[in-house]
Amino acid sequence: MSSAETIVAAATPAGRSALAVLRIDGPLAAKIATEALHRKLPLAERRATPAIWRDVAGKPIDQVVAVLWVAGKSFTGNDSLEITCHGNPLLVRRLTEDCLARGGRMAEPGEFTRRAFLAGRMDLTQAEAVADLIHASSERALVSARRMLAGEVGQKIAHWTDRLLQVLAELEAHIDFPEEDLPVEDPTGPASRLVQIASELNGYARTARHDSALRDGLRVAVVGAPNAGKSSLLNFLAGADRALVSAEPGTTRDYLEAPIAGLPLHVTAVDTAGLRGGGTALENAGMLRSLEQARAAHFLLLVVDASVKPPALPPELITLLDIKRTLVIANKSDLPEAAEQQDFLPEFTKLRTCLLPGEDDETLRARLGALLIEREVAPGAEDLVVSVRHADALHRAAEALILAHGHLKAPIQTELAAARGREALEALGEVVGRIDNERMLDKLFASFCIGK
Ligand SMILES: Nc1nc2c(ncn2[C@@H]2O[C@H](COP(=O)(O)OP(=O)(O)OP(=O)(O)O)[C@@H](O)[C@H]2O)c(=O)[nH]1
Ligand SMILES: [Mg+2]
Repeated sequence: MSSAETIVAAATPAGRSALAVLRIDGPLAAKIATEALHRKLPLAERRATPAIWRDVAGKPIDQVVAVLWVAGKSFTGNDSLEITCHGNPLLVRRLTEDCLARGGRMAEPGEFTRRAFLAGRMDLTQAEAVADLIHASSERALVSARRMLAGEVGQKIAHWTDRLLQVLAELEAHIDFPEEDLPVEDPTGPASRLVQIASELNGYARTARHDSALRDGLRVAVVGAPNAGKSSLLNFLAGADRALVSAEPGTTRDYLEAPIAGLPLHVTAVDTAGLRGGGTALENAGMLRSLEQARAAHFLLLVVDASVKPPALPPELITLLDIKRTLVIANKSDLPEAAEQQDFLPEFTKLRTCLLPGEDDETLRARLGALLIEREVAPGAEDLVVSVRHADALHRAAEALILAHGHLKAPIQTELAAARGREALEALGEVVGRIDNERMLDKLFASFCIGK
């Protein structure tokens, strides 16, 4: 794992493409370029140089474009060579093998980013953000990864670390000079600041509840009685003629999925078989699947035909209807509304729709998107979502601070409080991948002239 070794890997996926990129990182990078490209002088740094790459026997492999990034100015902090070749896996393999013959070794997964982290080019949250950016499957996930890569989480951690160091410095001073009473009653005193920081940490950690929505997306199940317009709704949400729609009740038997178009998050709508009593064995099997889908979904769209008497829904579905997680779609607004609809689930949010083809109500998707945020099913545009790993460390830091606070109440045990405070610092350090004793000492000496 040492940066003394030169590592090699393709940076683009296996397969045929116009171009492919190979990365070579470590002390041999510049030498490999000079030799393989038959250059008299080393490559100019950060300049695209077209050349023929020849193997160790001097045989040409491909016409490539080479860019050399020198140590200190590269992503990893080392000399780093990027080779763009033609996108044929055979060429990529031959170039890789040639680099190995010239003293390189195959890179481990994530090793380039790991080197960047170890070289102090980025903190751990930024290293994680590189992977998140590559795997992001929605606009919102991209934005979140971009912000984390820019160091936003790291900056927050640095801010809390600074404040905590200040409190710890005051506690340490008290340990050294116990005759000077700690101003525990003072609302801005160390004790209350510990609680304040703990509550901020817990608040930030709460954003991790959206981690899986960002990573894996959300599932919205479309449920209701037969013929209400569920498949019409799915087609509308998908922006495509995905499901069969017919006036015959019981059209949809299996559930079917489609991504909802035009939302910043990856949301899958699931159309299900209509729920009613006394169906055939086949219909009942379909209904069991509908309920399974309803149970697994993050949000429910309950479609009702508002032109007729409200349906008698099966109790298994009624127990799944949560006010926060359900939107009632009162469909067929082109027809007069049945009087009994007024008493149907009055406490639930309802949306009147007409889902006949050509009657598209463009605001429906936007309303759904806004509702998912409002109901805290999806993160808002401004939320920076931390990962479960970050949240775990933040919670531990907060817990340690609450314990520290406990030690500052009578009988005051300042040493124990300071020790808990240091635990919290370590937990914060875990988020960004470092435990910063150096800074702690700097802060201590800068804030107090202890004189010993
Ligand atoms: N008048 C009117 N008819 C609609 C509306 N939406 C859907 N329909 C009609 O209602 C019938 C049933 O629509 P579907 O979308 O197949 O309903 P469904 O809930 O999927 O039905 P099943 O799969 O049988 O459970 C079709 O004839 C649609 O054209 C609407 O807003 N107004
Ligand atoms: Mg249907």
